[in-house]
Amino acid sequence: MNSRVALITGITGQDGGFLAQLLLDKGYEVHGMRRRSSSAEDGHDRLGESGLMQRVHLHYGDMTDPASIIRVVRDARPDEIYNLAAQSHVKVSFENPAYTAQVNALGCLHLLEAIRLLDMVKSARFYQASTSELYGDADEMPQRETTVFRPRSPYAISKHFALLTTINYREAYDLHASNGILFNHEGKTRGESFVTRKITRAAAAWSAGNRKPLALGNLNARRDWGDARDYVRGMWLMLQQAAPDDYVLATGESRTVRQFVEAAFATIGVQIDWRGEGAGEIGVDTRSGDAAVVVDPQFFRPAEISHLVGDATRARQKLGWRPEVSFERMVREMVEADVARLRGHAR
Ligand code: NAP
Ligand code: G4F
Repeated sequence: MNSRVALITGITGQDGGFLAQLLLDKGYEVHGMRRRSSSAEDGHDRLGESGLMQRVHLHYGDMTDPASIIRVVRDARPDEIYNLAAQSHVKVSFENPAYTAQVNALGCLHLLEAIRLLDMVKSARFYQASTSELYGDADEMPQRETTVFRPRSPYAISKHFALLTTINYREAYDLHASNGILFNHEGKTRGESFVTRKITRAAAAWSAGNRKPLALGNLNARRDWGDARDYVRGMWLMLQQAAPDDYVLATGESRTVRQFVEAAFATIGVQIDWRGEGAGEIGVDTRSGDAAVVVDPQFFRPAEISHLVGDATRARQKLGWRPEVSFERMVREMVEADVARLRGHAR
């Protein structure tokens, strides 16, 4: 029986749920830090939906409240700490830049200081949820650990601070601290305002007869989309290594938002034909002739990243990590989960 203890900040998020499940399956005692929410009382959130509510130890805390972080780390006494909490929406970060920095940049610093102040530098291992957003419009394709960072959003800048701070605690205090530079990863509990989940929910609604077109922003952006279950396994592997390091996790394949739309609607047997261009472009259901997708400039970003695709060679060689879930399977399962939710039985 595994007696290790893990603490996950951001346990109510997409990755928090998948990681908690993975660690519980491995026999860990799992603690999670969550912030109080009026709309998620009684487990009516992703934790409740996934059935994890009763199986993890939950502590109230907030990344903007350093004392609460110290209390949670002191009470949980974790062997492994996964810092997943973040204001993780890139577009929102342009509207709330200071808050994004407080949560993502200073929050990470508060957590690292808690480990140091509680004399846990030698006993605890630390994972920081870093991101491919750091690369911005990179000059190298695909991006790897050595690619120059050119962050293009308040979100990416805040995550850059956190990445550098994590490296600093590794170098200054010998903390076993690793950054996972993760490319986009999705799943059935993905937040509803991220583009993939907007699309899979719209495809499910379309299959149920709701003909309201889905409004999207930049259809040309290319992302390297993987399955979140593969990525949380990579996080865990990083903390099982003798020495800490920073790793890219990616599939090595990229697709446009337009291609994601086509794949999701194909799952419900609908072919999309694109007509027009720019803000006037629409995606038409070829069978009915109805517009299923329209472009709405409100979803454009002040600064966009046109193409992200990662090279996970280091993770493959050192961690033995490689993604197992195909793009097609991931999209199909996301759509199927949204169809099931619409029918009233959540999966
Ligand atoms: P997510 O679904 O947005 O979850 C974020 C989590 O952080 C939620 O549990 C949220 O709590 C919590 N949180 C936000 N502000 C907080 C605060 N002030 N104090 C305490 N908790 C707070 O994100 P995700 O997709 O699971 O991603 C997990 C992490 O990986 C994030 O740090 C994200 O930036 C990073 N990342 C994600 C991806 C990806 O493609 N998914 C790729 C690279 C990096 P509430 O439920 O209360 O909002
Ligand atoms: O789904 P997105 O909002 O994800 P984005 O911006 O790539 O960020 C996600 O992945 C990062 C890893 O690279 C994480 F660090 C971050 O926390 C988050 O999980 O947008 C993907 C692309 C963008 O180019 C965006 O402009 O889709 C484009 N897009 C087009 N229409 C849209 C929409 N994005 C959103 N959210 N909503 C739209 O209607």
